[in-house]
Amino acid sequence: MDLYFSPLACSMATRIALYEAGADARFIQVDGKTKRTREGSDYLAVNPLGLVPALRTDEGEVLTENAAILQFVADRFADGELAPRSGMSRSRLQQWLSFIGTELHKALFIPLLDRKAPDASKTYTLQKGESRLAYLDRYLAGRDYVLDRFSVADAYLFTVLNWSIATPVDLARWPAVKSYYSRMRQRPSVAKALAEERALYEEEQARYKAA
Ligand SMILES: N[C@@H](CCC(=O)N[C@@H](CS)C(=O)NCC(=O)O)C(=O)O
Repeated sequence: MDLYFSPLACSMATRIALYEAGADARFIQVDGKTKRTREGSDYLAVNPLGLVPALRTDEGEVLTENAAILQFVADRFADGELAPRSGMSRSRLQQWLSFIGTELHKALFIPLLDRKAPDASKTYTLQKGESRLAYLDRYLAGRDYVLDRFSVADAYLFTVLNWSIATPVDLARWPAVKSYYSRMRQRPSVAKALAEERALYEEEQARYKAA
């Protein structure tokens, strides 16, 4: 399968999940500015929205949206036990994937990372995000993972929390979130994905500077 990604973007969650599962995949880097892959093909032909991630399955189907892709990977490589298979536990996973995707990824971090967003809107976003982070902090206190064991929700939550570095979100204010983030960072699949994507990110920034 092919994972279309941009370095350190939300697509890193799927890279982590693939590493956790020990799955083979081709990683195709997308330039967020030009919407072209590193090989020069038009990414908009894969996902007309130009958003990563997208996954092309071995059957040639293109899947978009983090929550769908992460569950697809967990189901395809079920031995990795990255998602509960059914019932209330599966619904609980979907609850957390939705929370991470809507309340944290899209409502909090994306506006804070948006260079064109006005300062007033960033201040409002940050203020509104506090209740979400406080909720997460209460939930994570005394827990090792989002669910009872590592799951694709952890891959996604780590990826999103990692953006705090580039925003005014100071995780030290939410000790359980900060300690969760630090623990996840030590996990081999996470550390490997982060090191690789950080190097690719730096290369990309250097290319932008040189252009
Ligand atoms: N709803 C999408 C959102 C994906 C998304 O926000 N991707 C960002 C990277 S984290 C992106 O590709 N941004 C590029 C752009 O906005 O042009 C999902 O959950 O997969």
